[in-house]
Amino acid sequence: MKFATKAIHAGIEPDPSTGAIMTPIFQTSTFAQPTVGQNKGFEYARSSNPTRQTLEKSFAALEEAKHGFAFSSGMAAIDTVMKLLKPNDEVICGQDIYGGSYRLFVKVYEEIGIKFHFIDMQDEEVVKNTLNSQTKMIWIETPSNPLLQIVDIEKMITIAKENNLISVVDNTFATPYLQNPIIMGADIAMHSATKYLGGHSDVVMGALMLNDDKLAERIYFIQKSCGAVPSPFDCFLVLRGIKTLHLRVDASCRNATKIADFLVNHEKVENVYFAGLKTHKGHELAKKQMRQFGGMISFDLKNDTQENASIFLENTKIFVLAESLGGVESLACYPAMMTHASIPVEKRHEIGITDSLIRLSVGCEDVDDLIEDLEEALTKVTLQK
Ligand code: P1T
Repeated sequence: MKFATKAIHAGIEPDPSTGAIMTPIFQTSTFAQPTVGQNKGFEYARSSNPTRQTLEKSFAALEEAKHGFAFSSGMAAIDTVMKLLKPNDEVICGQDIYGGSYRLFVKVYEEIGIKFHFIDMQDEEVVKNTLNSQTKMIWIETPSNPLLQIVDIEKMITIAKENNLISVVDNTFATPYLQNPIIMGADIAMHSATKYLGGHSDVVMGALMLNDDKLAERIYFIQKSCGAVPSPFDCFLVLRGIKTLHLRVDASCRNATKIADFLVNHEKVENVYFAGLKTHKGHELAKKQMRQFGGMISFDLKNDTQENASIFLENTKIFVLAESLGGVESLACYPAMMTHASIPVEKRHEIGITDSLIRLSVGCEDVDDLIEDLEEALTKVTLQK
């Protein structure tokens, strides 16, 4: 099946009991058992639920993986992956990653003895030099949040395979429509399904997709034992969202490309981070490993102050100031105090999250309206300190 057909149909069968085309919301916590030791495939909804099972099949199909798992948030999915590790294990990961992932790694998992190396994963040599006998996992987020850096997935997978490491790709920004880490050889693809998979900013959910049966067995064991599972209603919403994933991502990518061109040529804008720009460090690599460049753009201002960023963010009318991304509606975010507030200020500055950095999640509205909105907000922004 081609992607659009998969997004609409994969894993989804008419309900056997009624013929309902749309997967019913099985709002039940438990399932009747005719006698001890017998059931119809479901016992208790933390272990398994028909609505979630259908969504998990759809997740697997989207990444062309054998197994899919749904969690109550993206962070719960990441937490599950980290539970594959033991104290004294070490993880290599990018220095530009979602602030919540950084917080989980440093404030929860470092506390229990797992070490994280936050490095520039755009440089293969830096990655190789960070390896040691304790390294067990390589965590790849590409494009990265919020600077849209591109990491070479194939090169990272080669390093992982040579050194017997688990390779994980947080594929949230790209979506399975634009980039498929499992096909490229990664062990695990991870998504915050809250974003493009859900697509309508009305649900929080996470996903893991993988091929290896033994790894899947362990992930399933952690999922049911720790219990961070999504509700049947949320599963229904994401099943519904996935049906239009390709249409929404196409529209966002089209709009983002035009908006990046507009921002690059604006006198008050300093840097524009968008892999679709020929000047972007990861442009050629993104062309190779992604089908389009995605719907996320970050930029900062010539007059690089928080006050100036606030002026911009207070003056957009269509772009709403909010955390999150990947919905049909455009959002603007101020990483320094929102998504990446848990990263110490010196570290933020060091990696390029400046005081005026603004991140846009470009939605599916008319692009002329979006550009006009940005233009008007930028007229309010000051050029000099
Ligand atoms: O929010 P949650 O569904 O738990 O997903 C966490 C997560 C994981 N990975 C990436 C790349 C993410 O961007 C996120 C969540 N990000 C935001 C809420 C944000 O505004 O960036």
